[in-house]
Amino acid sequence: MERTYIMVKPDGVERGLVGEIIKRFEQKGYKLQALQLIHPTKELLEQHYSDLSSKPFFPELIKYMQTGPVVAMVWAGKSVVKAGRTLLGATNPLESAPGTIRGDFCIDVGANLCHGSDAVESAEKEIALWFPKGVGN
Ligand code: YYY
Ligand code: MG
Repeated sequence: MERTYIMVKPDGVERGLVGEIIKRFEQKGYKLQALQLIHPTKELLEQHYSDLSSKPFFPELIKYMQTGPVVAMVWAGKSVVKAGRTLLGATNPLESAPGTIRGDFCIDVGANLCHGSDAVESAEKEIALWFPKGVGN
């Protein structure tokens, strides 16, 4: 079964939106396979966002991601990678459609509430990175 890595970022946890984000994946029909509250290290975040290390916003992104705990999750189901991105909305919340998580709850690209893997291969890499002991059954 296809899996994706979804993470509620520090602003989402701080604003009490964990339940709302989980609800949207549940009501769509996806299955929660793993969930953990994590205080990520700089090293973990730099690995997670390694593809973006040359971007001008990278230092700010790493700093923001350390402003509080994140909720790391694995969700499973048919086409969950692509559909998960649809549920999240566009990267820039001002371009995210209403009805999406980012479209409904935020306005700043630097505080866009949630992360979702962009491909099946990156999903598996991210799940291994955030759940190094595995996700069990
Ligand atoms: O996958 P997604 O989170 O939608 O966007 P990415 O292009 O992977 O960028 C990761 C993360 O970086 C994004 O969620 C916010 C931040 N970011 C930013 O602060 N400024 C940008 N111009 C682009 C991305
Ligand atoms: Mg991305």
